[in-house]
Amino acid sequence: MGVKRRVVSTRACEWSGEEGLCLLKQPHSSSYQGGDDKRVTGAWLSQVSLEKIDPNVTLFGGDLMTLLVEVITHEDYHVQVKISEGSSSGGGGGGGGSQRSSSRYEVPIPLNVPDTPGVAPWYSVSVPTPGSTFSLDITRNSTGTKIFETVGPLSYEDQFLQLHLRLSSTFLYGLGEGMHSSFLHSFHNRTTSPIFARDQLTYEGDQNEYGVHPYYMVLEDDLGTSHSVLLYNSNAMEYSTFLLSDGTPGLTLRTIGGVLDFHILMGPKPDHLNAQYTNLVGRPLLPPYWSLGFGLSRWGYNSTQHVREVVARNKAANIPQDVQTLDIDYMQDKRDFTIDSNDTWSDLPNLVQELHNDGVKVILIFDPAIATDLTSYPPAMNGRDADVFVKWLSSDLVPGDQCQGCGDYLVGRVWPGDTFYPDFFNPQTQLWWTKEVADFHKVVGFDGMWVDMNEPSSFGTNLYSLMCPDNQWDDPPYPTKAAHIADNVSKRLSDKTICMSSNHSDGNTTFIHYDVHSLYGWSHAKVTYRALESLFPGRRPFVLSRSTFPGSGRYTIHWLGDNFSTWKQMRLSIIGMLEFNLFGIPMVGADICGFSGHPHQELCTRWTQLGAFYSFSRNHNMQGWADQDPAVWPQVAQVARDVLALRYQYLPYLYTLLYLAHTEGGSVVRPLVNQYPGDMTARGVDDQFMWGSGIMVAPVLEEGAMERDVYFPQGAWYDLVTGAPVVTGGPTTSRVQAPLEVLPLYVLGGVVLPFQHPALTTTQSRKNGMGVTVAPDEAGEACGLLFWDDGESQLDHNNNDNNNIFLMHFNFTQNELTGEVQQTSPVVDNLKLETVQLLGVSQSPQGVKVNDVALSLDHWGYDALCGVLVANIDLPLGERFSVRVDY
Ligand code: MIG
Repeated sequence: MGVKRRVVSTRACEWSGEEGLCLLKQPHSSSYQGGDDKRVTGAWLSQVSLEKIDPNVTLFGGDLMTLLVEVITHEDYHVQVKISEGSSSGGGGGGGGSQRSSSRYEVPIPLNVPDTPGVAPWYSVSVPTPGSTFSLDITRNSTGTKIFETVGPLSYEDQFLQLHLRLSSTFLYGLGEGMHSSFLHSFHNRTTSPIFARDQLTYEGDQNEYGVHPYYMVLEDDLGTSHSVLLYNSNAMEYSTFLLSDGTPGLTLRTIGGVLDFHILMGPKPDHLNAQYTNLVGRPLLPPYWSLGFGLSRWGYNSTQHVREVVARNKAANIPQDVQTLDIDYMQDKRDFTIDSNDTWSDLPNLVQELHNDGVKVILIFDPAIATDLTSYPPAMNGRDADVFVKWLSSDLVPGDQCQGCGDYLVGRVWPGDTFYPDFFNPQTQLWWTKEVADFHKVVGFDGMWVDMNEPSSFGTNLYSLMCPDNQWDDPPYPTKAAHIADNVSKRLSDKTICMSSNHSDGNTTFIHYDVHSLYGWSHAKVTYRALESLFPGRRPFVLSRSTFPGSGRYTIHWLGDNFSTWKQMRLSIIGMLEFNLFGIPMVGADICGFSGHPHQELCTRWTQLGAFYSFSRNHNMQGWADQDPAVWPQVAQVARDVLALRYQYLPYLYTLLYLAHTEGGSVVRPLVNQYPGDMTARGVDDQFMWGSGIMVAPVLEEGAMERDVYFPQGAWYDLVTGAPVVTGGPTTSRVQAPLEVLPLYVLGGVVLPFQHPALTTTQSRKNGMGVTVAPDEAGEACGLLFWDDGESQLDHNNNDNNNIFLMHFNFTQNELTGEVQQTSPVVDNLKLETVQLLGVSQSPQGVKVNDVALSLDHWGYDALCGVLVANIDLPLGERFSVRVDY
């Protein structure tokens, strides 16, 4: 299927000193050669003009007759392939370069690309000589592997763009958001999955959900050499995986607007890709420390009293809690920036104060949609005055029955009834939202904002509310599978959201909702982040957004949406979490114990164990179902206490990983494939995961199971809880015992894990003594890092003498652990290093020396059974130290 295109001209980037030629800003060698195979190759090939071979052949009409293919070098590891309207030849303007005059929509969020491109690209590009049918290959120079290879015809119509690729292997990961049944994609039956922001429950199968992440990773060879590709486009999309006729894996990418803009990153290993990708789209934020703690939440708290009871029973059961989240229940008529005036909620400000006194932070939900009450609801009135709402594309689209005074604003329907939709692209909207947030904060002192329903959601569109008009945006010729939503019949893109023919503006440019629909959540999160920055100057905002897009990680963390209380969905939540780590949003989790449905206590027990190792750990459920916080069942409470104590103990490690993701990139919740890309078995493991390279979590995911198989890749593995060696060498699969109270947790030899003695809140635990768990590898060595700060201040990246950050590097070799201060700071002045726990000690030590002074016998102990030495020391954390074990 598709339309053939012919190459009409190719231009190599011959640097002539003129700015702009070939869009390269830096001289490159112009070694561009015609190959014997009649293909033009060369890393610097930059422009190809295409014309349609037969103008009469079309799929849906609106074909673009001339196209410009630009291949642009950014970093040596990063090449962009952009196919847009226009041609490189003719046209005025000096200096060569792109002459296109396209009015096609492009994603308006700039990517971070360097001013000066790399000088020795890792790839070569090949296109056929003029006159041939278009195709394009990009090859990795070091291996000769084709990493981007078009096959078959390219379709480029106004509302139908399609490209087929041959992939270098079937090891394909990513492409979201959707609930995938395996982390690895399957190719055996052709599957087509939509990508488009949509509010819908997480049904298993090929359906799109809240966010849009057209980004995938492929492993190319047995060593785990890998690349990734971002299709930077925000229109409704589809992708299909299948086997080509020669049995090689194929991927079709299809979008119904914008341009084909590919960014190809070359790793060469999966975790390099994480760093390269977050460099491109923006590094993930560093969340405030308290948000790493455990949170309680539900939709359907009846009153502040209900919240108090839940908090009290969990506290009584010694379950840690750092965060209490409140859902739309607290609002008056479900309107943002209001408190229900009923007795049941009117003392919310007091409740928040009480929670703060107990060291618990409060997150409130805020939906984007604003009730259309223009007579007594100030947020709506202020919004109208500042003209911040999404409008119809043209006045003739405004429905006749539009509410009074609603003018040309589009009106949808959410919890408060009829609603306007703030246009978060508009700079005025930022000012308005910031002020509404600040004014409401004077009433209730919340600490963070949960932004929901920002796909955006609108109820009953095309069924019983908001009938969208017929036009090319609301009824595109090919609406993609995104229009087929599970619980609706009209099968239009606008179902359960707003009309595609509505209008946004950033002050300069107007955008059709059709193009920017999937950026709504991104824009909502960004504007919310900025509002919190101005509300809490110098502090790091906490935003939890349902809808996301590439780059959202700069502004928000994520939860996986409305899941079900089932074993299957618990298991699949691991895949969602791993995918969001790939997408550059490392702090993520699912609703622990499930959103919809009431979990059996065994399910909630197991889910609490797994959820204790979500990077974002929150128990949440749906209105209409019974409470499911851990204290509801004594058995769940017992398990929650133990496993959350472990989470809290290792929060300094998680925090350090989040800091590294924020500053350098890299995965936090790490799939085994990232750590072991050359291990064929590890590539398929999606029921185990790691925190960084140090901790491996292997939760029990089946009902009734009291043991499970755990895959141990090559290395020395220890049980994190007992410290006992489990596997040395490997790779191997072992059956491990996991009765209800046990979450199988391992530490990989080679790593030093920083920890802190736990408490019921991070406010308390942050004052406790610290320690390290030293897990030597087979050579008896290990290393690690601790990052520490006050837990809430913005990091100042421009200041190298920044004294708000403490960094300590740990190294263990030849029986000696040293801690070297990399960056010193008064933030650790009152902290002690109290405990060193050394694993893998196979012979009885004679003595322990701390900073060359013998430690008295009552300060250390050796557990021969588990091979663990524990030294209780008492050192200021802020200073260099050494601990030596003598045999
Ligand atoms: O239409 O605010 O995903 O977590 O509890 C449902 C009520 C709206 C959807 C969120 C869910 C939240 C719920 N919200």
